[in-house]
Amino acid sequence: MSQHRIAPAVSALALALAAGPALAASAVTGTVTYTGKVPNLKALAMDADPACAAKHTSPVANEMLTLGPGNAMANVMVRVKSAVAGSFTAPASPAVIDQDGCQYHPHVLGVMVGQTLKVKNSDGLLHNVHALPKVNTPFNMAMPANRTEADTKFGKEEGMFLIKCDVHPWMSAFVGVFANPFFAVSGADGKFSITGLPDGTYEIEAWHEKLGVKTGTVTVAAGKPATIDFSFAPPGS
Ligand SMILES: [Cu+2]
Repeated sequence: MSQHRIAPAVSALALALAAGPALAASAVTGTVTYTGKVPNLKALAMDADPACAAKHTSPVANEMLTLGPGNAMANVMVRVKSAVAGSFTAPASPAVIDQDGCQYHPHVLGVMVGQTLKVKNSDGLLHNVHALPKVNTPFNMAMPANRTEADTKFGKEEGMFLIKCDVHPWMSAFVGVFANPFFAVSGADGKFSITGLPDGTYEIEAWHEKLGVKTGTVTVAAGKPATIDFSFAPPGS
């Protein structure tokens, strides 16, 4: 049995600040909502590997659309698309993705250029981590049952790309590599928070694995947090 909850949206800035100088404290927050017809998605079928199926006692929700109360959308990567003045150092602490219950947790995550991505294997099963970036170098790394973790990092900025497992075709995660810490993934309540932005006007991009990209513009000023909400629906709905 493997039970997971999506963590609240957390800006990577909290980590970056630990290693760098203090920045202005303007924030961009918002909520991501799904407005289309809610599809009846099939649960993930893990029967092909009974060891995976045995880790679950109830159907495993399809990860391609994760909705909370009020059709709040989780797993949307929100980032500041505009250039941000300054240079930003990757956090010393790693971003972590775990193979647990034959799923990747989290399903969507961001790392900074040069930040360690720690890939854990909590399952005690054979997985392989097949990363398919286009700018960075793709890799396909076997993780046998007794290999509990492996570290990697990405040297170049790159938008969201797929990580999959060739042993378990239902396993997928999406990773983005960013030059600054101004990104956050929407939580189970659809909310995200990007903090510490210098004052200015920025284009904000929201990315979803099936429903594409939305953009909007916000202006942040010290003491005046900006709000921007996003909504997604399938084409034609
Ligand atoms: Cu696997």
